[in-house]
Order: sequence, then structure tokens, then C-alpha cells
Amino acid sequence: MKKLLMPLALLAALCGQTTTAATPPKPCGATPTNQQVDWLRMEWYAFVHFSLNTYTNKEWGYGDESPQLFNPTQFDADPIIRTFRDAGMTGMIYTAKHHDGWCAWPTKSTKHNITQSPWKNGKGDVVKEFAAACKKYGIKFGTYLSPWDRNCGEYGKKGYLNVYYKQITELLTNYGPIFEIWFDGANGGDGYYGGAREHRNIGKADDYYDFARVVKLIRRLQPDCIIWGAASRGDVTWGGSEKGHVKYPCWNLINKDTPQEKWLSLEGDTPINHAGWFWHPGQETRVKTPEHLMQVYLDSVGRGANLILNVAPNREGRLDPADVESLLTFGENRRRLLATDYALGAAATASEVRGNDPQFGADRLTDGDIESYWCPNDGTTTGSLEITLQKPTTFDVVRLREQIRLGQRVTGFKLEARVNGQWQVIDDAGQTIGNQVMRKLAAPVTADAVRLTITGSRACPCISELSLLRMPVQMPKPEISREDNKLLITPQEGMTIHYTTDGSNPGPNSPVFTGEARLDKAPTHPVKAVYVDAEGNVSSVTSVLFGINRSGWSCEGPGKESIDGDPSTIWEAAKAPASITIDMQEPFFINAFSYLPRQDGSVQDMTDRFICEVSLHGKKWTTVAEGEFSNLRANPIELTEQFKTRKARYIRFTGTRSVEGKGVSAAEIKVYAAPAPKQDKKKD
Ligand code: FUL
Repeated sequence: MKKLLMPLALLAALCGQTTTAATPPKPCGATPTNQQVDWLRMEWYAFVHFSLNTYTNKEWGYGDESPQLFNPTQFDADPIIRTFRDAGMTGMIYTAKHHDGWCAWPTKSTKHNITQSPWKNGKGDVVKEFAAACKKYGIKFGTYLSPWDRNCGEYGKKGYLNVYYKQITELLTNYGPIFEIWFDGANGGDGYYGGAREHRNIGKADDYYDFARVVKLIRRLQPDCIIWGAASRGDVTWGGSEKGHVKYPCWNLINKDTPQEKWLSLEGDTPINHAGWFWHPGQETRVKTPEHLMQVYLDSVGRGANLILNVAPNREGRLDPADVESLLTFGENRRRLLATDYALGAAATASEVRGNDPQFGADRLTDGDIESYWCPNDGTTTGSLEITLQKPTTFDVVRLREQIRLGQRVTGFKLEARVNGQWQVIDDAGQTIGNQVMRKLAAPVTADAVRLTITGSRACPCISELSLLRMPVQMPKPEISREDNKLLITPQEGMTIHYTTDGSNPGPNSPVFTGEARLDKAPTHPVKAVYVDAEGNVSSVTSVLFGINRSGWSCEGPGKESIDGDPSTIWEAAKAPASITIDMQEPFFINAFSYLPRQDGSVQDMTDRFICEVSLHGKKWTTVAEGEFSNLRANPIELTEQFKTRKARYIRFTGTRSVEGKGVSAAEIKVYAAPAPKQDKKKD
């Protein structure tokens, strides 16, 4: 390398520039470990929630679920991991134990584990099978081990800690290299706790679990393992929402600009399906689109964090085909986005080069080497770089990288492009860069030069890459909604819409949607639609299951905000328990309702325990569902509760507890129709 640089240095000297072999800048603030750098370069990987909750339609088990429930008839880790590999994912993290305490490996720490399950006659080990498949497909394996254990009688007491440390030790000893271990932030609350069925508070998680000790233990067992959480004692922390986005500007630092500054990378986490982290019946109508996933990717990886995307196996132990389709389409779009860097090899100049040493020259940005970097002299915290392309080139994403081994420095930047000989600003809102930032432009730009201006930096900026990328054209997916009983599907120029309402998958031979279709008042199948373009290309399927049409419904007493179709209006009651009694005006066969918690960002009075009763005439009431809406603080999504089919005109929703506060609330309540039971059909 040095040998190569000599002639350049000589040339610069001959051209009258003073060239000294400049020394690299000193690190600025906290720097990442090699493990943290390697981890950031993994970009995105899978999360797999697969446990007893898969069988109970719950997001959090209480801890009293029977291990007998776990019996996937078709589980095979191989196709699951192959799918992740095919999508371009670099690893996967499996929930070896979720909050319900059931362990998916034959642990010696508790009886509440897979040896008590019928799957493989109690001889199975899901952790082992996932670890082996990851090895086979060359992606990394990691594990999630919930600190909160709603099953263990010792939870909240000292005795639990040995159980927990033992579980960590087993997982980090018996399954090969673990690239990341997750310590969830949900801790303490009510649970089964060995039969006590009570509320247990653990105080400060850092003190109770003794995370300092946990970190030491992990470092001893697997020094390369990235630790998520552990009260910021680890290497990585939560991105801040379960939508996958991390906020921008994005700093991989805590206690920034203080002597306690520490490098702590961010991980955005989100499920691929709106239904939640675990598999839920009917979730094929709630899968996130590839376009949505691309946005999440840009808002996490493209802001300098990593993305962990959950894809949950179903009760058979297979991935849901709708999830897989979206995952693979997004994976392909990502691959196409990153396939060509139009700036690669382009000539570059800079306002200043450190010691005039070509080692730190502007062309380091376009040499395709993520380790080399441009850098000005110490004390210079602003500057500009110009990249000249050989011909006008169209791009709409600009990717920048800092040499983060020297710390995260840049606080502001601006991008300009030369279009038809005129410089124009294409992005003036750049702040942090970090490992990488992907700036999606408002519209594609065709330019023959690009200028990057660093407007602020904590020390001399060290920029390792500037790439020009092009977002692939993504085939749109129809959007389906309804207005009263009228079905609406968004038209798309040059494409026809084909749809079904009987649950079957639509194709070019299905009925054409002309804008005049009616929807059943109480549909029992999802509406599905595709676009077909002039060449016969077919888009992905959009599938939506509508609840019973609520127009004309009323509430006996308060609650109308929960049936008005407007999530921004909220029914609120100051004191729990409080109920909404809905009159559907006529009887229906029903088998599910959904609850959308308040969406205004507050968890105050957000109902998280409920009772649901139904009645045919409004006199005799039957309780059809009762329980907990879990994980609402982190993920306030619409949750669906299913029950045995009933004929009812009235439905009463009672909030009995909330995440915070004494009251209860609901943004929306929907009710779902069921097919008429056989004997009733006969009567009709
Ligand atoms: C949350 C948990 O409570 C959820 O159930 C899920 O595991 C998610 C990844 O983290 O905090």
C-alpha cells in the first residue's frame, strides 16, 4: 500500500505541493470496538419470535401456559434460514425464552421447557436446530433471553438470578458463536410466578439483574458477542420504537461530549407483520409491504443504525407465505438499490487534504474501500468535496460513510449536484453520518458532478465513502379500503385491478375491478386484489379483512369515539373498570373483535386488561374473551381477540386496567363476522 502511494506523493511534490506523510487524526470521543464495527456492517438480520405464544394468539404469555401447546407439525429450521439468507439478511436472533418463561431448549435451569412438550417426544431443541441452519447457510446466530420470567416462582427474588445466569451460560456455551444476545426491557409486573399469581416489582433492572456481572459473564464466555440492552452496559441499545425507525440525527453515543461518553450503537426493531411479534391467525391480511420495509430500512440502516426485522413462524412451524413474499421482494429491491454505485472510481477533489498526503485524498471517497478516508488537517471542521462523473448520471439516493473507527464526528452536511452545468442544492438537511447515512432525494437527479459540503464536525471530518445509488422502481400494490358498503381499490395508470372477495388468490383471470363493487356488510373473507400491467406482470397481492360495517351502530352510553372509524378520536373514562356497550342494530355471527389503543403517543389510561361480553337481546350477557393486551407501551398496535362463534347484536367492551393511570380508553373497536354455524344455515 505504502509503496503505491510513494509515486503519488512524489508527483504532488513535483507539482509544487508540500507533501508530508501525514499522521492519521486522533480518535474523537468514544470509539466502537472491532465487534461493534463488524456488527454495524451486518446491517440487517431476522428476529424470530416462536414459542408458546404462537399457539395462544398472545403477545405476552402469563407464565401458566402448558408446554404441551408447543407442537409444530412441520417445523424445519432449514427453509426458514434459507429464506433469510436469500433475502440478503446477515443473521437471525431467536427468542429462546420469552416473558412467559418457557425455554425452547432442554435447559437444566427450569422444568418449564421443551422437554415437557410433545414436539419430538420432548427430545427437541429449537435453539440447536436454528443454530445449525444458520451455520449451514453462512449467516450469524443470536439469541433473545427475556430477563422477565412470568413462570418462575423465584422471579423478583434472589433465587431467580442463578436460574437466569445458568440460562445465559447454557446458551453461550452449547450452541457455537452467538453474535448478539438480547435482554428485553420489559421487566416485572403480574404473572403466574410458580402459582403465586401476583404482581412483582423488581425496582431498578440494572440492580436486580446485576447487569455488570451479566456483561462480565458474557464477555468471558463469548468475547465477540454483542450485548443488547443490559441498562446501557452492553454494546447496542433500542432504536426507540417498535416501528423499526431510529431518530435522526442518529448518534451512536451516550453521554455525548462528556468524559463519560460511550459508544452505543442503535438497533431498529420491528415485525414484518402489523399483527405483532408472534404469529397470529389471519395475519396474512396485515403484512407490511416491500415499500414499507424499504422505508423502514432507510430510516434505520440509512440513518446509521442496524435493523432487526421479525418474521414469525406459524403453528406448523413454517413462515407465512405472505410474509415471505414481502420479505423476498424487499430483499431483492435492496439488492438492486445497492448493486451499482455510480460514483465508484469517479475523480474527486477537496477543499483541503490532510498534510497534502494522498493517503487522505478526496478520491478515497470513491475508491470502494470502506476503510480508507478523506480527511483535512486537525482543526478544520468544515470543507467541501467534489466528485466528477464521466457522464450525466441519474441517482436518487446518496450514501455517505464516516470512518467510525475514529469516532462519530460530523454534525451537519449539504449536498449539491451539477445539472446541465448549474449547481443546485439537492439536500440541505443532512446532520449525522456515522456508519452510513442514505439520503433519499425528493426526486431522481441527473448530474455530472456532486458536491458534499461538511458544515460542522466535532473534529476534522473523516469521510470514507460517497456513493450514488438508484432506488429500483417497485411494482405498486393495490390499496383496499371501503366507504360504507362500497369497496374502494386505488387505480394505477396503465394497470387493471383484479380482485376476489371469497378468500381465493386473485390473478389476471379474476374479476376486473371497475370501481363499482359492493362489499358485504359482514364479510367473512378478506378482499384480495392485484394489479396487472400491459405486459401481463402481476403485482403482489393485497389482502384486507374488514370488520362488520359500523355505520348506523350506536353506543348505549359513552363510547361513540370507538366506532367512528377515526383513530384520532378516543373514548376515555376516568376510572377503571369502565365499559362501552355497542349496539350493532341487528344480530350477526361474530368470532372476533379488535382493539386499537390510543394513537396519540400517550400511554396514560391506555387499556391493557379487558373483558368482552356479547348479548343477543341486551339482557343476558356472555363473556367471550378476557385478558391482557400486551406490550402496548412499546408497540401500541391494533390487537385482535378471537372467540367461539356467537350470534349477537350487542357487544360490551370493559377496560379493567391501563398501562398507566386510573382510567381506561380505546381509539377503535371493530367486530368481525363469522360464517354461520352449520345448524343455523339449515334453519335459514
Ligand atoms: C418487547 C417485548 O416485550 C416484545 O414482546 C418483543 O419481544 C419485542 C422484541 O420486545 O419489548
